[in-house]
Amino acid sequence: MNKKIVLPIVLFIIIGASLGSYLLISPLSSQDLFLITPLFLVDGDYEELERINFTVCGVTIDDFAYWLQDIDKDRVKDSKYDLIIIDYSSDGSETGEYSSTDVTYMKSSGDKEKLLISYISIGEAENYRFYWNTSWDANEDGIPDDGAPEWLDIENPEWEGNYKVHYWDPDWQNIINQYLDRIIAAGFDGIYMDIIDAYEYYEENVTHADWLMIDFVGNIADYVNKSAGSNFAVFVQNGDPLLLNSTYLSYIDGIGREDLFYYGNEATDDDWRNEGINNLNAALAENKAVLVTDYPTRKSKIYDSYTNCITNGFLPYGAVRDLDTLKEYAFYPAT
Ligand SMILES: [Ca+2]
Ligand SMILES: [Ca+2]
Repeated sequence: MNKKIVLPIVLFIIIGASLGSYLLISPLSSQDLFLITPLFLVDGDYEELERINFTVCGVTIDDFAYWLQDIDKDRVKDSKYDLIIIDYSSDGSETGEYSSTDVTYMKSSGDKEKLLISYISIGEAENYRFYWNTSWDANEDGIPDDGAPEWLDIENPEWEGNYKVHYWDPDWQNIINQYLDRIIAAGFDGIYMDIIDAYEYYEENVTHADWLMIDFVGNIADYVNKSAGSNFAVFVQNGDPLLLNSTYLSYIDGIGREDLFYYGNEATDDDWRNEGINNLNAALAENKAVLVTDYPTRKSKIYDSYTNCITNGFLPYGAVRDLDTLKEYAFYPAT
C-alpha cells in the first residue's frame, strides 16, 4: 500500500477506536446522542418519524417518557415531553415524597405545562412504601410473619421487597386510597397503575381473579374521580387482555404496555406480539391512549420499535430497564 492510502486508514482506525472506547465507558445522555448521531453513517439513515397523538383529559400529547429512579427534577422540568410518568417520591419512601411545590416546578417546562403522572403499584406491596410495617416480615424470609395483615402474601421471588397481595381485600384497597390521597395532594395529573397482571398469579386458585382486578380498578377510578375530578388521568400498565372487557375500558384513560415489540434487543414472539396488538387495538377503538415502552439497548432496535409503534398507532418510548434516566432520540424528539 502507498502512503496516501495508509494514512486515512490509520486515522480512521484511531478515530473509530477512541469513539468506541468513549461509548463503552460513558453512559449516554440525550445530549450525547445528538452530538454523536451525525458521526455514524448508519444513524444518518434514521429519518425523523411521523408523530402519533392522543388526547388525555383534554390535553393533546404526542410523546411521553417513563422515569422511576434517580429522578432529576430539573431535567423533568426542562424536558419537552408532553407526559412523563415518575414515582411520587424521590426515593420511593415517605420521606422522599414530592411536595406540591416540587410537582408544580417539574410540570412548568420551558415550552408548556406537561402532564406529570404518578406510578403506583396496586397489585403488590413494596416494603419501602409509607404503609409498610417492618414487623410484617421482620426476619425478611419473604413469608409474612404472625400478625401481618391477612391480605399480605409471599414475596415475589423475582422482585425482592415486593410482596403479593390479595388485591380484592378492602383493607389493601383502603391503603391504596391513602396512597392516592398523597398523589392527589401533591398535584399529579394522574396515575399509572402497575401490577394489574397480579390477577394472572391468582387465576388458578381464586374464582374470577380477573373480575376482582377489574372491580378494583373501577373502585380506584371512582375514588380519584370523586377526590381529584374527571380530569385526573387513569392509566394501567400491562395486563392488556383485560382491555377486551368494555367495563374495564370505561374506567381508564389509557394503557401502558411494556416489551411489546422487543424483549431487550430480541424481537418478541409473533403470537405474543400479535395478541398484545389485538388487545391494545380494543383500547384504540375507544380512543384510549396507548403508550408502549420497549427496552432495547441497540439503537437500530429502538428505531424499529418506534417504527412499529407508529405503524400501529401507539405512542413509543425506548427506555433503559432500570428506568433511571430520561432518554430522547433524534428520530422522535420530545416536542
Ligand atoms: Ca417472615
Ligand atoms: Ca410533544
